[in-house]
Amino acid sequence: MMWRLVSCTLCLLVSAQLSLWCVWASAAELDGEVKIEVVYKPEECTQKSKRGDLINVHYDGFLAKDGSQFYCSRSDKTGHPQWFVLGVGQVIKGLDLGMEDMCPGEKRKITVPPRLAFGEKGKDPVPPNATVVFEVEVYSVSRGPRSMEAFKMMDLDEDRSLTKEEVKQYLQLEYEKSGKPRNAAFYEKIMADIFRKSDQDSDGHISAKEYNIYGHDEL
Ligand SMILES: [Ca+2]
Ligand SMILES: [Ca+2]
Repeated sequence: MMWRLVSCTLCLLVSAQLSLWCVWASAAELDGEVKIEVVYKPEECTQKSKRGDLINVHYDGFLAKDGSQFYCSRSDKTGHPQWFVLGVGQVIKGLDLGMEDMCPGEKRKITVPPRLAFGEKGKDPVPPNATVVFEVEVYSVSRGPRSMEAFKMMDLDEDRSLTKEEVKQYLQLEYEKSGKPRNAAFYEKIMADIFRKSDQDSDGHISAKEYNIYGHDEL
């Protein structure tokens, strides 16, 4: 509880600081494309994000017109950095595009026109036709968890379906390879995110069909 309170307070602080550049963003000419501003780039970049990667990120959303905050991943739902697969529509299109080529540790401000955000109708609490600004921080990038190779590597018993244990073993190996092994609680959080988004029929398995959002022929 205390932790949540602290993180939300942090969000509010960040929000206040960001309102300045949000106003600036709304005044800037937006040509209908995503505008990316790199706020921080680590010197060492082990792996740049690309479509299909599993990434772990905190992101805060603001309305460009007045800088008010409408989303904070630190206080939303589970309150930990969100896991999602980049480039496949798990977040708004503007974030899918604006978060490509990011290094772990990198921070960006991404300004997204309505067409690539919540559109003409908006989505409560985002009003219709709103340009939105996201501040994102990427914590980790894991290569191609949606690739065919990864599916086959994960599916240890070759039953064309992934259990939590199979996915977990794969991720543990990935993190150990990158020299950053994590504790059990860390993996539990990842599993919860991955299965919430991918296990569409909630049967505890990610089937080949549920996994195969790219429509690979091989599966
Ligand atoms: Ca399996
Ligand atoms: Ca399933």
